[in-house]
Amino acid sequence: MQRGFQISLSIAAVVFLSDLALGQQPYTIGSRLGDLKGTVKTVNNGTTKVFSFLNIPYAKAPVGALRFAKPEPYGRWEGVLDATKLGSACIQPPDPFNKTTFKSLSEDCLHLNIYVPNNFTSEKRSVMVWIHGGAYIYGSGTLYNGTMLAAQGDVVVVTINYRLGIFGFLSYNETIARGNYGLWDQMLALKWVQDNIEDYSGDPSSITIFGESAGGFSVSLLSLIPRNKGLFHRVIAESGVSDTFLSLSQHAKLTATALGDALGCVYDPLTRNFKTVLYCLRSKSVDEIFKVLNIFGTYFISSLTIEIPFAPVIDGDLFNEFPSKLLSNPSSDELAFFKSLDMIIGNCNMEGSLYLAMTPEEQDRYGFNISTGIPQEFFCDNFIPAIVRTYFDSNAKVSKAICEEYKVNNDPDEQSRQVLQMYTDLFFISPTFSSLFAHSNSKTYKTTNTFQYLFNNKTPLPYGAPRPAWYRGSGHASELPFLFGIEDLHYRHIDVTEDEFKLALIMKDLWTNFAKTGDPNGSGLPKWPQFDPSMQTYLQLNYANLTSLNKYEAERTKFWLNTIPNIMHTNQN
Ligand SMILES: *[C@@H]1O[C@H](CO)[C@@H](O)[C@H](O)[C@H]1NC(C)=O
Ligand SMILES: *[C@@H]1O[C@H](CO)[C@@H](O)[C@H](O)[C@H]1NC(C)=O
Ligand SMILES: *[C@@H]1O[C@H](CO)[C@@H](O)[C@H](O)[C@H]1NC(C)=O
Ligand SMILES: *[C@@H]1O[C@H](CO)[C@@H](O)[C@H](O)[C@H]1NC(C)=O
Ligand SMILES: *[C@@H]1O[C@H](CO)[C@@H](O)[C@H](O)[C@H]1NC(C)=O
Ligand SMILES: *[C@@H]1O[C@H](CO)[C@@H](O)[C@H](O)[C@H]1NC(C)=O
Ligand SMILES: *[C@@H]1O[C@H](CO)[C@@H](O)[C@H](O)[C@H]1NC(C)=O
Ligand SMILES: CC(=O)N[C@H]1CO[C@H](CO)[C@@H](O)[C@@H]1O
Repeated sequence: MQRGFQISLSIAAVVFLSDLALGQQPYTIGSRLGDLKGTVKTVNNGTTKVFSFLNIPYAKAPVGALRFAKPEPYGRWEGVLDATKLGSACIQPPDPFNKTTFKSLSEDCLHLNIYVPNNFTSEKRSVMVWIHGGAYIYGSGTLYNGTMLAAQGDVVVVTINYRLGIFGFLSYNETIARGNYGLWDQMLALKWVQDNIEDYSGDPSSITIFGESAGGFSVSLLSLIPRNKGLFHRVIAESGVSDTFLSLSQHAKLTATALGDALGCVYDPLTRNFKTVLYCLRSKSVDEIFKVLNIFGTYFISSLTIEIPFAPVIDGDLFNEFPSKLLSNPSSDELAFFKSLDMIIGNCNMEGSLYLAMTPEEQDRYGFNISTGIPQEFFCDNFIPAIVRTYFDSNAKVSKAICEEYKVNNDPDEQSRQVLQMYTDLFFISPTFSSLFAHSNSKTYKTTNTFQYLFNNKTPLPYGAPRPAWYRGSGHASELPFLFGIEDLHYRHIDVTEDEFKLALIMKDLWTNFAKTGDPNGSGLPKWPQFDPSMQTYLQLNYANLTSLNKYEAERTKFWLNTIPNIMHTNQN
């Protein structure tokens, strides 16, 4: 393929004063898909240049016949693409905590952003592609500023958008509407990176995908799709893996059918004609769809159903089995692909902070206020049975065992913490361990590296609901500012301590070292030995105590990975 850069600093063109004030200038390059105008700025007291190319389309706008369909490549553009400003986020409801606001939302959102450090040389840099989280409902690549990660690690950073909620994951599981459009978007973006990143000083043979929460589910799911071989080589799954119950939707068809009915796009079981339903759904405006979603409340995760309504599905195309099945089958192609990738998997120590988002209406209904605590009766009589109904076949013995394991008498604060701990262990920590065990198991062939971390540092930017006085620990998403944007928090009047800045530098070094070599270790950094099933070594990411430890929460992990499956096995309802 033709490369031919015509790099030209367009200082001859108009340079805006505001750009100069910000220490940034336009910068135009040629690429195989067309010319584009980005921005160059210097960071780290003028020692490092970072070039950014924003809002590059990788797929056609998924509207009309492309709504609820696989994405199509955008291809070449005419003229000079303006890549100086961030684009729209994908359609999503307002963030329940009003913490993020987007300049614009659009179905035409399938674009990516590229951050290139230092210079364009013939020597290629490792590439890190970020897949954002937000329960497959919220978020955007544009929220993650890759400038400082690129600068610090001398890597190319790419952030992408993919379709969210109903637009990304509506599924009737029929040939015509299988679902998983959001995952297909991610895969097309990775194909784009593979085909084009050399034009941005990136090395297509050294690609790391990393993501957090639903982004962690995503990178972990993409690692179980053998047809992705060659698209990426290393994976960092932060606070989310494929074999958690939250990564897939099991009732997608029900939700999709209810939604269609509410919009007057009714499925007729006699004719079994999904085409009509789909055409009807495609004819609805975004506003019409949102109105109905609000009535159903299906866009929000109820704290009692604990299922993400529109999420990836077993579609018989990308996936034939649940991830837990694929990971435990030593002869599956999926496991072989998974093990061919270097992997870091880790968590924050109180991922269950997510549960604090329980709505005031629900708290009222069960007669308590989360700011003063979560009562044991609610936990054992309502919350656990709801989980067991959804994920453990309504097995009463399982309910009883979970209640016994996590109940605390005569200490309401500790009981409240144990409720969040249960959520943390069930949905995050124990799936992390089953993924780590599958990845590092030496009974099947493996030449790649496995690492585990646990983040338990204070964070300058706690995510989600306000923290009650009884709350302890590092909540879900606590590590994100350390990788993206901690340098800019003072603009938002958020204090960052010296220790937090130092930890951010260390984490960026660990992450980018891993992206370059598959090993995060390096001089001046804490030693991070590999994970193996017997020692179970992990790195504790805590600035005051940066050290490797062993067997995080071994007893609780045994409870979820052995005790509960044994009860299920011997006590079928
Ligand atoms: C930038 O300069 C200031 C003041 O000299 C110094 O404190 C700071 O450490 C420098 N930052 C970097 C990234 O070099
Ligand atoms: C978020 O903002 C909307 C509109 O301003 C308001 O109605 C809503 O109550 C706010 N929600 C929270 C949790 O503050
Ligand atoms: C380009 O950047 C690399 C660091 O990535 C540096 O080693 C090299 O000297 C730079 N080359 C030029 C010509 O500035
Ligand atoms: C991204 O980060 C860089 C370095 O901190 C900063 O100069 C720039 O303004 C940030 N961009 C956005 C869109 O926040
Ligand atoms: C969807 O259909 C495929 C192929 O017919 C099948 O393998 C898969 O189990 C179905 N998934 C669900 C969730 O029903
Ligand atoms: C819980 O208590 C806090 C603090 O007193 C109050 O602000 C909040 O509105 C209460 N929530 C509910 C659901 O009653
Ligand atoms: C470091 O962390 C470990 C494990 O969390 C803990 O046992 C130890 O007391 C900590 N040490 C210090 C100095 O805080
Ligand atoms: C690059 C590097 O320093 N790698 C080391 C990371 O730490 C492990 C465990 O101490 C060593 O085995 C690696 O050689």
